[in-house]
Formats: sequence, C-alpha cells, structure tokens
Amino acid sequence: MSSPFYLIAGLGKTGLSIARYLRRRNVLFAVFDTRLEPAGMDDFYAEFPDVTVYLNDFPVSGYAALTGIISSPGIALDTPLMQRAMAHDIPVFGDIECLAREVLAPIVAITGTNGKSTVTTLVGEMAKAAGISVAVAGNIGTPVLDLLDDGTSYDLWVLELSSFQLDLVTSLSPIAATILNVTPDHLDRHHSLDAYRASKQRVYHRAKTRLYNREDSQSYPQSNDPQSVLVSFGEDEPVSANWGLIETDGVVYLAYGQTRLLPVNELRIKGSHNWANALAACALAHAVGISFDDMIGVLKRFSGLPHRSQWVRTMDGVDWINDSKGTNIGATISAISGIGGAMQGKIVLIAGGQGKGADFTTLRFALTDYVRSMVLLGEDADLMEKALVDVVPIVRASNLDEAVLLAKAQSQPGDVVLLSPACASLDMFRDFNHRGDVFTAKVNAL
Ligand code: UMA
Ligand code: ADP
Repeated sequence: MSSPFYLIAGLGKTGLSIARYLRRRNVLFAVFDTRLEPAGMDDFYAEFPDVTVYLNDFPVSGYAALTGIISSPGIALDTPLMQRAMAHDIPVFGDIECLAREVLAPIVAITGTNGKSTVTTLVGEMAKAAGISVAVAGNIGTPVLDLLDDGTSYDLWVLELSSFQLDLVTSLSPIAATILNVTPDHLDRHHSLDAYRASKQRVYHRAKTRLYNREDSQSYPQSNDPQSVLVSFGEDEPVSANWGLIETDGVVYLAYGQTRLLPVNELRIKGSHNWANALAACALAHAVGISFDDMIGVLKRFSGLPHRSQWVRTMDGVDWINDSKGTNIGATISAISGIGGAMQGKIVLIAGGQGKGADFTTLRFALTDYVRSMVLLGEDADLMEKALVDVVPIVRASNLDEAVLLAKAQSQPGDVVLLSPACASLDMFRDFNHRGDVFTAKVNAL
C-alpha cells in the first residue's frame, strides 16, 4: 500500500501550521492555493523547498494519489477543487479535525456571530486563574496545530470556532460547547442564514454540556441529545442551574440560579452585550469545574481586547473609539447602542469595507437613535449609502486617513467618532487588526 499523501488547501496561517504538523509526523503532502501569488509563498518555499505547490488549479490527474484534503477555513466548500474532490470521495477536513483526532484533554468549543474572542479569552483566563494548563486557539488567531506539538501538555483546550472551521470538523466531542448568538454574517459564503446557522449548530454535536442563549432562538440546539446537559444564559432572571441577571435594590448582578456573583457595574468591559459574554464565559468555566472565585477575579480585571470598542483618544471634547472588529451588522449595532446609550452628544460613524452579502437596511434603527452622520469607505460603500441615504447624512472617503479627517470635521464637542465598519477589512487591509492600527495611528497623529 502506498504512503498517505495529503493536499493542504490554502497557504495562510492555517495552511502553514498544517504543513508543519504533517512534516513532524513524516506524512507527505502538496499544497494548493486558488491565488496565483499567495502572500506567504517565499517563506513557505524557504521552509519546505521539497514540497510541490499548485497555484490557481490542481490537476484532475492528481486526485487518484490523494488520501485527503486538509483545508484552510477561508476556502469555500463549493470551490471547484473541493467539489471535484468530494465527487471523487476524497475526504475533506480541517485543522480542528486533526486536533480532535489526537487530543485527549477536554475541549471547550465557542462559536457565535459576535463575542467569540471575548468569551474565549475570558474562559482561558479563568482556567489560568484556576491553575489549569490551558491552550487558547482557533479562529481567535493561533492555529490549533501550532499548540498541539509545542512541548506543553495542556489539560484543557479552549477553542474559538468559526462557521467555516465547523464545516470541516466531524470528530469533535467538546466537554462544553456554545453558540453565543446568530445574526447575519458571511452570507456571501453560506448563501442563507439557515445554512450559516446549520454550520454553527455543528458545535453541539456530541457536546457534554450545550450552552445556549435564551434570547436567541437560533442558538438553541436543534437536535436532541439525552446524554447532554442543557444550560442557558440570558439577560433575564435565571431559573435553577442557569445563568442570568438578578436585580436587587437597584443593583444588577450576574447570577447562577439565585446565587449573585458580581454587580455588572464592577465589570470593566462595558455594554449589555458584554454582560451576556461574561455570563456565557462563567457558564463554560463552571462546566469544566472552575470555582466562582476564580471566575469573579478574572471578570473584575479583564478590560477587553484591542479593536473592540477601544478608546483611542479624547480631542477637543470628542472621544475617538476603535471597533475595527465590528465586521458585521450585529457587532456594529451593539457597539453603537453600547456607546450611544451612555453619552451626551452623537456618534460620527466610520463604516464600510466588504459587506459579505449583508442587508445594510437592518442598521437603520440604530443609526436613527444615536448617529449624527456617517463617513463611508471601501468596496461596498455604494451599497451602504443606497440602504441608508435617507436616515443620516453620509460623506464618502477614498481611504481611512481621509475618513478620519472627514469625521473630525463632522464631529462636535461631546460626540464620539466610532470606527465600527460592519464589514470585513480585506478589500483595503491585511485584517481587522491592521485596519484598527491604521485608524489609531492616524487619530493619534491628528
Ligand atoms: N485562499 C484560497 N482561496 C480562497 C480563500 C483563501 O486559496 O478562496 C488561500 C489564501 O490565498 C491564503 C489562505 O487561503 O493563502 C488563507 O487561508 P484562510 O483564509 O483560511 O486564512 P488563515 O490565514 O489560515 O486564517 C484562518 C482564519 N481565516 C479565515 O477563516 C478567513 C482566521 O480567522 C484564523 O484566525 C486562523 O485561520 C487561525 O485559526 C480570521 C477570520 O477572519 C480572524 N475569520 C472569520 C471571522 O472571524 O469572521 C471567519
Ligand atoms: P468575535 O470574535 O465573535 O468577532 P469579539 O469578542 O471579538 O467577537 O467582538 C467583536 C465585536 O462584536 C465587538 O467589537 C462588539 O462590538 C461586538 N460584540 C461582542 N460581543 C457581542 C455580543 N455578545 N453580542 C453582540 N455583539 C457583540
């Protein structure tokens, strides 16, 4: 019998981590990327001079030699390569599947449209506070296979999983799994909200504890599993062993059943969406046996991740806030309402980029309440302007530097200038970090 031979699809962070993982196991592979000039080519050749890289297309004659395709999440399953592979009965899976097949330590799996990175980070910090050796990886930025062989024996894995990654995994059996929420995103890839939700629902498959959001019916597990414990979180009062908010003498507490854990005003992350994130993190930490004290200590000191409603500067009475991670409409609405509800003036919103098939009219309500004007840029600025032109005044910018100058001219003392694009950044930037960094640098240079 011939040796196993894999094709790695996609030469980004994930592809590189898969290549290193296979090389460490002496498994043969080639690489494929749909682009003619993927960014990491030179570095890849330097590290793997003996590996064949197929660009743009993979020859049909090559299928017979393939044991399987290990794909990056960014490559859609309906690309011709994947479709032809599946027609040839070639297994297609991803890096999370490789991890799930090897790792014996418990895995906490976190998905949802928004709040994933915040909740993943919180659970990781809670585990560390409890003295657990924890690996935090996945869509949050570190490919899981980079940690699998890093020499540390992790007792717990906390994974942020995107719908793309969930489409490529079958063997995951998480100790606890959650869908935090589902609002429209990535519709260019999934084509419908139902398909997007179905990808997210895969996280519950064989999970010991399934944690859902009482306020979002799309997060309810859609399959029955008598083996699995069902737990919920929400911003109402929780019954029995569930998570929610209890108000006593005007103070709102995070609570487990009737046990009050912490007043929400002691959280450093602001906005009611972050109360939900804190509750979800506590519920997941509880499912792996972390104490209330360890959870509360982390909640009291965690001040949030960069590029999520992050204060940059106050200048001439105007606050400048970087929410570059607001890459879909749901995230931008929560940023606008979190900030708008607590200020005197109005918001000048900088938005635009790749809309991923979103319906921008769903932003109208949030704009009416809090937004003075918008500065639009990027690939889908036309679509956004068309959907919102009768709601608030709109000006157009050709790049982010110009958008900052226009926003400065539009703002008045007491206002907030908010970068929360409701769009992906990839038309103009490497990623949302890059977009947020460019914004911050320009604002600081004003
Ligand atoms: N590629 C193709 N054809 C395509 C798309 C991509 O050949 O149609 C190639 C590109 O040329 C590139 C490579 O694939 O060389 C990139 O692969 P990738 O897009 O899967 O990106 P990675 O660098 O491997 O990063 C991925 C996640 N990216 C995506 O899912 C798009 C990262 O999430 C994740 O942090 C990383 O793996 C580690 O697990 C980013 C993301 O934007 C943050 N995720 C989306 C989101 O959060 O909304 C889902
Ligand atoms: P993700 O990893 O899912 O993108 P993050 O925790 O990075 O989520 O938050 C991204 C953005 O989404 C934040 O800037 C914030 O505006 C918004 N957000 C965070 N948590 C929630 C939530 N629970 N519900 C709605 N929006 C949220």
